[in-house]
Amino acid sequence: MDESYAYEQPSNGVTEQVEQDDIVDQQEQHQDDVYTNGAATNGSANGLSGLNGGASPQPAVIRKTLASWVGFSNLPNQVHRRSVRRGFQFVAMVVGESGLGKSTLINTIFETTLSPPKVVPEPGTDRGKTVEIQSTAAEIEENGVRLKLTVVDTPGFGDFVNNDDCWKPILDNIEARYDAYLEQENRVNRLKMVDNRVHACIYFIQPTGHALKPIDIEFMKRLHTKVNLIPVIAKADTLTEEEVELFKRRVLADIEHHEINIFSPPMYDRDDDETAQENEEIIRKIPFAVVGSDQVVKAPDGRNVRGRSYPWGVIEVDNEQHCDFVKLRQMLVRTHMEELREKTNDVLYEDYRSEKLRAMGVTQDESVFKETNPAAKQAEERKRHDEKLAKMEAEMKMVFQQKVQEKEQKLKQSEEELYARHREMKEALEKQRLELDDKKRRIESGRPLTPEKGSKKRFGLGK
Ligand SMILES: Nc1nc2c(ncn2[C@@H]2O[C@H](COP(=O)(O)OP(=O)(O)O)[C@@H](O)[C@H]2O)c(=O)[nH]1
Ligand SMILES: [Mg+2]
Repeated sequence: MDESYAYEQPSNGVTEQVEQDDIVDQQEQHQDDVYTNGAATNGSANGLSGLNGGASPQPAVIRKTLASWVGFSNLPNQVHRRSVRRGFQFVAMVVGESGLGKSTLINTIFETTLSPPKVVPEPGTDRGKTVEIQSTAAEIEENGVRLKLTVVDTPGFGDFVNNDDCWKPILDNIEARYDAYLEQENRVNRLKMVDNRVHACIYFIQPTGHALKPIDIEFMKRLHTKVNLIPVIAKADTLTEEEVELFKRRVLADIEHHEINIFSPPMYDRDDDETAQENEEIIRKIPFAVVGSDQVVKAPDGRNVRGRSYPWGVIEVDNEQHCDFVKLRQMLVRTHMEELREKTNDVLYEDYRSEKLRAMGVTQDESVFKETNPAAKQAEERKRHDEKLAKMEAEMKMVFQQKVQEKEQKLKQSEEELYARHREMKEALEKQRLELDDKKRRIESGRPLTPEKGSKKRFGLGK
């Protein structure tokens, strides 16, 4: 009941994207099947009837011959149910100086208090005492759809006298998460992959009204190829409307000047008008000027709203006229969560993985990429193909090595266990032998087998 409700309700935010994509995939695949089956059947039918047919057969005709309900039209629901059962994993990271409202905003977005923060040991532990990384996991549910949400907080970012390497522990953390995923990919059993990669990094810009600070630029430059960067202007209620507009323009100019890639909803040709317009509206708001609040206050017209109350009025978090919170949340949760996950997997992670492989010894001929002469294009393509093969080979090698290592480890362990057992048995035998020897000596010397008590007593008395 709940599930079908979730499927039909477009307001169902989180799942919408994944579900539809999954379903489309299945439908496409299913249509392919029908097509091949249909074509084959029609072909032979034509061959038999010869002159009667003539016109090229349409697979659609065959589909019409289905007299009863076979049931495969239920495939989308099956896929949907599977996805719902599995749940979705999403990891959001928040970065920015203390007090910019990171925790508040996350709580506002997911309408869940994710505190008190539970500290989860990070993958790739050992890191200095600079920026802390805390990860809080929560499983939230909406209309029967489960979202495994992890929020990675970075307390301490930008809070030190010397913030030169502030970005480093954060980059390390992101890469450690990639490594953990890579390691799972190389495992023999890949059924239960846990995706702890950071899918979105919300970067909080202090509402100075001037421009980006060096620390902001440094951070974004270091991380923009590793993670989906979503810059937001924190505590936008501390600026006037005009100040926000001006500040946004300056921030965007800085980002462009430093050639920083930030996440922006991609526009596809096949998007319908409504989606395109929705995307444009989101894009126009970047960098989002946000206001967070977990308080409910009374608006002048008497409504109870989430917001912040000031002597001069009330700022409503969920009011698009007041701030860009709604658009940010829409992008993050309702419309582009799957896009963020996909870009993380297909572009950012893929780049990281290729880089890692290259570092492992697969060299790449850089001249290939500088080739501009069309005549040499074919050779270039061949080279690319070879490279692709080499890459695949390297990947296979890596998997192979990993498996060999696992096996060796196991063998070594069982060898050690064998040795230990052998030693134990030897010692036990030796002990037995000594006891038997002792018995033998006693028997030979005519002494009783258990003389200790009596004889000892005698000696004792004699003392
Ligand atoms: N004016 C204003 N204050 C905010 C906003 N968001 C959070 N705060 C306040 O700023 C303080 C720090 O918020 P917190 O979420 O703990 O910041 P964090 O250190 O970045 O996690 C708290 O007192 C919040 O109530 C906002 O959008 N505007
Ligand atoms: Mg906080």
